[in-house]
Amino acid sequence: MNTNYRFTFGPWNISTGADPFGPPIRPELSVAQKLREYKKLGFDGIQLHDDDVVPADWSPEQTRRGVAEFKKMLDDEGLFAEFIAPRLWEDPRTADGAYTANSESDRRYALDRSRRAIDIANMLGTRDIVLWLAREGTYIREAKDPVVAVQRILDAVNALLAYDPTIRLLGEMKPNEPMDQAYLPTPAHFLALCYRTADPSRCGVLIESAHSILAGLDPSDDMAYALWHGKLWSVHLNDQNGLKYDQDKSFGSVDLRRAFNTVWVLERAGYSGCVGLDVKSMRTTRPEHQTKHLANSRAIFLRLVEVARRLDVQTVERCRAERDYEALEMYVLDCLMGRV
Ligand code: 3MF
Ligand code: MG
Repeated sequence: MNTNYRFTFGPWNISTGADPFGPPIRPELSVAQKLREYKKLGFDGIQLHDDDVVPADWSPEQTRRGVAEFKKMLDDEGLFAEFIAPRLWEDPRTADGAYTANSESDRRYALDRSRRAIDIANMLGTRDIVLWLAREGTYIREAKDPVVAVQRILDAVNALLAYDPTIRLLGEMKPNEPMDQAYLPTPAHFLALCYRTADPSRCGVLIESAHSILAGLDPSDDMAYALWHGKLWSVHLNDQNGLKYDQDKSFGSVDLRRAFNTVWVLERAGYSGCVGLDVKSMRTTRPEHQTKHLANSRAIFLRLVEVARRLDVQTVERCRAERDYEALEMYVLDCLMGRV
């Protein structure tokens, strides 16, 4: 079994089951309670929003002390912080977008808050900042100038790169939800922008399976493209049943073959980033079972690693050479059904 992969998830992945149609159905666990689950579930590190660590409106001094306390909790549990993501979609000042808001003072708020997320990252000892550009987009096309919007995103990225010469920025792109249409809707859009920044070597992507699927793309091809650029620095593995709201289902639970192809691509490329599992438990899940989806997703990943390693490369190459994709398809399906 592979021991090289490092697994991570965020505190939001242990949740109360609330959805737009119903309130919490499970009690909220404290962060300390959640942290105690990580190692038991076989996870090594944690992904964090800035305000998962300390409230966003704390003074610099309160923040410094709060982050130090949080760091101690992580150290006590033997966990590392993988990244910090500024939560730029809940505050009323981000209602019209963060970096692309039409209001200048709202844009300033978004940048200040992002710089503060970098400070928190430094205090927790990680250099990775994830930018899920949740509200950079529109509900109606006429609301913003889309050309100006792209420039504003670039300007914000450059401002953050200049603020700290060591951090890396990882764009986590998603085509829709909460916005009707997002600017830079896919990883490839953000990758193109990376090369126009002041320091392309510090700009890359985090790719989430469900986000690729929502864009009508295949996650393994999206990831392969970013790997080719040397810019796949993190992943959010999960699954998605068609074009709906963002479901964050357990990895491999909808389309095992698609999940296998994702794992196979990561394996072949020697992917060295963390394996983040951005999965959500069902509303029907009882409190005592509310971490099973995380353990399951990790187990499915590792089982698919085994399948990928068992796969006979010569058989694959022979089928490719003979253009016998019917045989190749049956071979892959047999592998997945444990017949090889
Ligand atoms: C949204 C997401 C988010 C981001 C997280 C980090 C809940 O679709 O996937 O997870 O990954 O907020 O930016
Ligand atoms: Mg995600």
